[in-house]
This record gives sequence, C-alpha cells and structure tokens, in this order.
Amino acid sequence: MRSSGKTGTRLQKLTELFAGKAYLLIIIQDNPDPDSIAAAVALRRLANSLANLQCSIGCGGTVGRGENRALVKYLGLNLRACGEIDYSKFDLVATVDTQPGTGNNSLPEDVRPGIVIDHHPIRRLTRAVPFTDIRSGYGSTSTIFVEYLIEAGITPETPLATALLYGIRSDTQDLGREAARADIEAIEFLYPFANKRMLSIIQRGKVPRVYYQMLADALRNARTQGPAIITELGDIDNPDMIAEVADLLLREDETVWTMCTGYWNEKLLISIRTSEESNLAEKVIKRMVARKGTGGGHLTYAGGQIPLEKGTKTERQEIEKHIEEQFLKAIGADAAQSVRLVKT
Ligand SMILES: [Mn+2]
Repeated sequence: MRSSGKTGTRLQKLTELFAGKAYLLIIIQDNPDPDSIAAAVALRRLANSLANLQCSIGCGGTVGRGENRALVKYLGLNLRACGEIDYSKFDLVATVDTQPGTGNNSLPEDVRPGIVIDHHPIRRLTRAVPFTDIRSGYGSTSTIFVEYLIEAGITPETPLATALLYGIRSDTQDLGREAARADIEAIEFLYPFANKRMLSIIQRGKVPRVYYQMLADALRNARTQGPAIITELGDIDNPDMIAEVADLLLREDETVWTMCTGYWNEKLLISIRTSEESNLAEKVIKRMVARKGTGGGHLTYAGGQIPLEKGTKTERQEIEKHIEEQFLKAIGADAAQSVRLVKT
C-alpha cells in the first residue's frame, strides 16, 4: 500500500513533537467504538517506537457492545477513566477518532491536546491544536494510522493488525459504508498480519441477557413515519446499544432514515442513520441538537447528546418530543402518518 503523500511530512512533524516528551495521554471517545480503540493502540505503538514514550489511554464511559468488550479483552487493554486521570502527569495529550468540543469525549475543557487525528469533519477548537490530521474523506481513523505505520516502517503485530482491521471493517460496515480507496488498501495491507479466527470470535462477542430485553423494548417502541423508523430505549446502562439498534432498523426494506435514543449518565443520547450519503446525517444531527446539546458524525451516521437539567419526567418528555419533531422536520417526514413497526 502506498501512503498518501502527506503522511511522510506529517510523520516527520509528529516525530518532532514527540521529541523530549515522556508521557503521552491518548483520549478516545466515551463508550469507544472499535475504530477509536484501534486508533489509540496504533498511536501508542507509534509513540513507543518513534520516541519511546510511555502511553496511557483514557476514556469516559464504558465499553458496552459485546464485540468491543471482546476486542478490549483480546488487546489486554487497561483503559483509564477520564475522571480519575491526573492530567498534570502528562506532557502530551492526543485525541483520536474524536476532537475537542464534540461532546463525545471527556477531555476536560482546560486540557489542550497537542495532537488530534480523526476522520470526522474538523471542529473549531481543533484549528488551534499544534498537530492535526483530519481526513474526513476516509472511512475510519484506523486507516490514517495504517498509513503512518507503513511510513514509519513498522510492521503491525498480530493484535494491532487485527484491531485496525476490525476498526476499519466496523466503521465502514465491511467497506459498504463511506469507504474510500485508502480504506480498501489498508484492509489489503493488514489482512496477512491479522488473526482471522480472533476477528470472527470478536464479531460474535458474548452479550449479557439484558441485551435481549433492550432489543425487545426497542422493537416494541418502534414507529415508522414516512421513510423513517424511530424508537427509544429509555434508561440504558450500555450506550452502544442505541447505535446498534439504529443500524439494525435501517435494514428494513422501505426505511431510509432511523433514529434511536436512550438515557445514560443524565444525558439523552441520540443515534441517527441514513442509507443515502446525500442525506448528510451530520448536518441533520447538528440541526436537531442546536442550542441544547452537541452532535457530530458522518454522511450516513451521526450521534448527539443533550444534558438533562433536572431529569424530571416532564423534562424528559419535552426533550424527546422536541428531538423527534426536529428530526422529522429535518428529513421532511413531519406530515407523514405514524404507524407501529411491529404488533404488540
Ligand atoms: Mn471512526
């Protein structure tokens, strides 16, 4: 695989930034997905090899989805809780697969990252960061790191190659969702180094019994309205579930849009999906959460969060109603009739 021309210069800059530093903190998404986990492990590998840096990986929230838990277990990762980190101990902070101010990471506002590497569209606060590599045309952040590893002459060990391969496959849904040529080439590069049997085990990761209750609730609450299916999970202890349900419902024949919400950690979490890239899911989520919360994402998948002020039943009902109205308005389905997806 050829790495894009820019990677060489950027690797040089990254090496210069590492010089003289000893401790790197890598911040990933709260409730991290496989792409952010793999990207963090790849940055750790680069920092170890290029400058012998000690690295910690920090995240807020939990690893919920069965597949992601299996991946973390396989990598033997010890993720540190953002709330318990002494930031003054680190002389360099990076965010990967997420950026400052997106609302989906727990980097404190007063901690300024020195490095941001991501494939989400660039955010305002990122522009002030000394080292940035934002490639929103890429299907995954893992793909960017594959190019760095190649450029640095590092052959990925089996667990790292397996994680990166899984990160790309899951963000791009096996190259079917927003995949670029670079993602395909990265997969071809990684394949010989990855543990294929472990990939299969990870993808069929064990789930707790409550998973099925959540799935049943999701289907029971689901309504179709025009080209959309909407559902809510209520209180959840596994935030990954809203994304999983939004993906699952999008497979329905006539559905072009899905939305799933759930309450976690005094926030309403929202996932939206669309089958058409031209629908610009990222723009839709930003319109939905405007003035109330934060949101971001890609062309066909995006997420947002709205903090609850009081957490009362009334406040919840109001926010849910507001979000649903904004969603239906943004996709032009507000006039359509609402019908239950399944008989209850
Ligand atoms: Mn990603």
